[in-house]
Amino acid sequence: MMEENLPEDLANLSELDEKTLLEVLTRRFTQNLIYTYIGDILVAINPFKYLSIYEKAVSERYKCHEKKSLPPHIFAVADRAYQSMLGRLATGPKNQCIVISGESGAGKTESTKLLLRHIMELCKANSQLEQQILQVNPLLEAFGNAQTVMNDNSSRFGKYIQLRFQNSSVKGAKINEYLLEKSRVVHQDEGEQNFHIFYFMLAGISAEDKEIYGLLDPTRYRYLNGRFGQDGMVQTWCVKYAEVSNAMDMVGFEEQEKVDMMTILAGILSLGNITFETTDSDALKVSEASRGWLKATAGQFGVQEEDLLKSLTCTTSMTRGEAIQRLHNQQQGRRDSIAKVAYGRVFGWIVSKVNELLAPKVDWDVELNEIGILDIFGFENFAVNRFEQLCINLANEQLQYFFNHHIFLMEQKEYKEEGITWETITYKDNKPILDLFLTKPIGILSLLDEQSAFPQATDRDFVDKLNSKFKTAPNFEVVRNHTPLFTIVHYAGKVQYNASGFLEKNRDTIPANIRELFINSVTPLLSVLFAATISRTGTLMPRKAKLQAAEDNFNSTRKQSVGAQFKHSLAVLMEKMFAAGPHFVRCIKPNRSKQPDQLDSKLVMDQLRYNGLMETIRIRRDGFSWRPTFREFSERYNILLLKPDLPLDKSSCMSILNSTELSGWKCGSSRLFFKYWHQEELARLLERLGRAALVIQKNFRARICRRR
Ligand code: AD9
Ligand code: MG
Repeated sequence: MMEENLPEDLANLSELDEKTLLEVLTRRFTQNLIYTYIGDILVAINPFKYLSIYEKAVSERYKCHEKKSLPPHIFAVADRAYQSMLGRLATGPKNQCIVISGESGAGKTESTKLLLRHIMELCKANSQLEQQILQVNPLLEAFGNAQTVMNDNSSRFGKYIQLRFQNSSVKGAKINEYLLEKSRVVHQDEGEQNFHIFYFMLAGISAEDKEIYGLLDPTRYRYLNGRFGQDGMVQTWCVKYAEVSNAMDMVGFEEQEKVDMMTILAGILSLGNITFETTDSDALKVSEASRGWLKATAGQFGVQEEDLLKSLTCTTSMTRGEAIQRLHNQQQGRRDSIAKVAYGRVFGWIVSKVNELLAPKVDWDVELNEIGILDIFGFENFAVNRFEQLCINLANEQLQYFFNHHIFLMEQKEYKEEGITWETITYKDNKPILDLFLTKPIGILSLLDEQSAFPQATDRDFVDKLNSKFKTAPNFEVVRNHTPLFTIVHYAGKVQYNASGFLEKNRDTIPANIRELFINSVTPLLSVLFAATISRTGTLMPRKAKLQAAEDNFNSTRKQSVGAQFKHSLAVLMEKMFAAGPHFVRCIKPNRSKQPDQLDSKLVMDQLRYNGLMETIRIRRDGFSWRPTFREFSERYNILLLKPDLPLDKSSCMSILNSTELSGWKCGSSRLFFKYWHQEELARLLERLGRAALVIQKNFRARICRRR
């Protein structure tokens, strides 16, 4: 293959059409060249096999390198984010965010791990903190990932990992997690599994511990669908269990906390086996056959058997402050909601514990900069799509919007404002879809909240409301069916949602008696989980304030629906990201069968299209991704003229630029327009000035400060 047929940067393609693009990517893929640039954006095709491109020697080469000097690589993205945070590359915000997108199984989580690893190499972290940070992923994956039809290790939650730095060294990390798919604990569709940790635990635990935790033959558990290890995975799970256990030790979990956690997991499995039967008087009770499971669950949860029985068979729900005792007619739902809430709390607790352990230990007035890495659940379109898919796909819409905003909207707006001649590049704007979800007062989420507030409302009512409000909306399609269905035309394709269960999932209330049951548990962890505010603040409250906090927390979570909370956390995340310097990794899934060396052209083409990659190439080829103001530019590069006290204005910028051999830039009315590679060329010139320049700059700064 001729070298020129395999450009490393698609923005250099002279011929630009879909066919050429697909051909270049395919050829590169067949030669195991899975990474390709579009200017400063990285396209990564999942190889579904081990490639020897991540070894230590390789990561050494990608330290403080020049982009053009080495082949495209995920390590280069990490390097660029790190150098940008240190202000070595260009003007702009210090905080950075790396946004990884792609559909389920495209390679986002693997990319996240590689980015983290390389950043840890770059900042030469102290070995304990580095190890702690690197162990967070295997830990979270064990509890938050599961096998799905799309991906054997699918993230069932979203996460934003923020690495915090003081100058060049890492001081700590913080994880934000989004929407764990709790329903998986009690139900998995065909071909899917429960969260990994259940399998790891059952495969890896010693016979003695099994007895202590009260675990039985794994095939007996309903929540695992009575299946265990038919696929020859037991040995792997066993190794994974040891890894997770080790990761917990490394991060800093205490032995007792681990024991408590495993006991709660065992309790959840036993709980799933409790079944119900009707008595002669039409009341409902736990079936005779499952009395043993009831006893086991009570033991594992550290609660009284009668109390557990009561909370399973009746409910106290609060409606506008009023306590209404009513007999529950859906015991199964009640049992499952106990399992979901217990698992959700364990997961939330792990994250808050990690945050506590990895919090930067620095004085409060020390300035910390951040690199955030966003790895959310990819776009999903299953045979049946539920509330979880709606939220996942909304998050993906939001990310696509963030990408469009940076790459197309801002850039083209500035050409116009600054009088740069420019032929507008049109792109698929997904703002209307976001509006359909989020607009006040009548977005899909607010309609859902409105209906969730009516105790009598049904999922059908919700869909009827949607149909009447949005029947003419461009991205909404009415589905005439007995089942409450509706369709959204997402940026990545049409998805039909089944609204059964939407209202209940959105309400996600914890009935007071379940909370009481757990607060009174003799298992310390369980009692803390239900008494403390952990979900929002990320830290546990002191025990003293526990009950009051629990009350407040309970009331506040009751007030805010899952949809509203998610909307809020997305908004907070976006605010953070919009204020940071963005770096994009676009992951592509080559085939649906998770096979190496196979590239399904249609599947890849679809992804290139809905990601807007053609338009991205065009804008990176013809456009100017770096656009500093005259002031920003001259402040930084006046030094190149060795006359640091030149005014910070256009004329200085022109003098600087004319003194270099840089070409292809443009000048607007208040800012300069550069190609992405100009940053590196200027960085190289600065470097050449070497130490002398640094000294002059320092003196100059001191003078400026005095002048101010
Ligand atoms: V999901 O939205 O969480 O369902 P991801 O995160 O996009 O999805 P993930 O990173 O989990 O996908 O990748 C799926 C699988 O592809 C991994 O388990 C690996 O087996 C495989 N993969 C992904 N990237 C690489 C890679 N760079 N090298 C080798 C890879 N294998
Ligand atoms: Mg993932």
